[in-house]
Amino acid sequence: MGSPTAGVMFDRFQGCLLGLALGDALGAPYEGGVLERLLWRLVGTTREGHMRWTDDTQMSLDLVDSIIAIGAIDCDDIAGRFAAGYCWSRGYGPGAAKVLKRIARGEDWRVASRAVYPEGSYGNGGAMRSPAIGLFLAGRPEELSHAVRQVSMITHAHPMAIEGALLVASATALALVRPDPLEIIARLRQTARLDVYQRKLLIAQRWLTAGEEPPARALAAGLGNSLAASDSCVTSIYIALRYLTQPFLEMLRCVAAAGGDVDTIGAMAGAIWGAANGIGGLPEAELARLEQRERLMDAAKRLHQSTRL
Ligand code: AR6
Ligand code: MG
Repeated sequence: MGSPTAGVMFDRFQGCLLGLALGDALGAPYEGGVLERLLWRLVGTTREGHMRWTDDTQMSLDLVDSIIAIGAIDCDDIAGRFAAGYCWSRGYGPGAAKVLKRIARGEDWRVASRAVYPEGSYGNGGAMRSPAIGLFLAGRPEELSHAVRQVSMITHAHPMAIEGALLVASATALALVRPDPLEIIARLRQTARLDVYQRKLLIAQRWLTAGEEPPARALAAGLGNSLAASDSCVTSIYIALRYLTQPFLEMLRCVAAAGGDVDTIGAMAGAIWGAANGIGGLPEAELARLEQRERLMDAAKRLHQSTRL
C-alpha cells in the first residue's frame, strides 16, 4: 500500500476537523443532566438555524489558527487565543473556564493552569483539541509527543490529561496515513505508560480483535464515559476504530448509547474517523446544518498547506 497522495491527505484533514465538529455538535444535545440539556435547547442553534458546536471545536480552531499564523507550536500564542475564544455558551468545563478567565486577565498560563487544581486538570479538555496536533505532526511521533504535552499543559497539566491527549492525537495521526484498526491499537499500546490507559487499551484491543461489540452499558463500564480523560479517550478511540468502515452516523449512535460526555467523546471519535475516511465520508445533510462549515474547511485547508503531507 503506497502513501496517500496530497489530494487524499487534504480530504482527510478536512474530514478530521469537520468530523470533530460534527461529532461535537450532534453529541451536544445528549450531554449532561436535565438542566444542561434544557440550556442546550436554548443556545444550541444559531440564528440561521445551524447546529452549534461547543468548546471542543472552538479550542481546536484556536489551536489551528495559531499553528497557521506561527507555522509552529507556540504555547504563549495558543494560550492567548484559547482565552480570547472563550465564550460561556460553548459549554466549557468549570475548571477550564476559570483558567481561561485568568489568562484573559493577564496571568501567565503556567500559573493559571495550576490555580484551580495544583496538579492540573485531568479532564478531557486537553485531548478534545489534540487531533489538530495529530494532523500537523503526523509521521513525526517524537515531535508530536512533545507538542501534545506542551499544549495540554496550558489548561490540563495532569499526567492523565496529557497521556489521554497523546493517545487521541496519535490515533488521529495513525488513522490519517494507515487506517488499520488493529495496527493502530497495537501502536497505541506501545505509547501508553499509565496503568489505567494500558488496561483500557488492552480491553479495546481484545474487543476489536474478537470483532465483537459489547452492549453500551458494558462499553461504558469497561472503558468509561465521564469527562475525565482516562474515562473518555480510549472510549473514543475504540468506537472510532470499531466503526472505521461503517457510516459516521452509526458510529455516533454508539457514542450516544454509551452516554456520559457524549459531545466530547463524539468529537474525538469523529476526528479519528474523519482522518481515516475524509470529508467525503461525512453525512451531507448533517454537514449542511453545521455552523461555520466554511471556516472549518478553510482552517483544514491551510493546516494541510502548512505540512508537507
Ligand atoms: N481534581 C479534582 N477534580 C478534577 C481535577 C482534579 N485535578 N481535574 C478535573 N477534575 P475541567 P475540561 C474534574 O473543568 O476538561 C466540557 O463539556 C472537575 O470536576 O478542566 O476542559 C468539555 O467539552 C472538573 O470540573 O474541564 C468536556 O466535555 C472536571 O473534572 C468536559 O466539559 C472537568 O475538568 C471537560 O472539559
Ligand atoms: Mg464539549
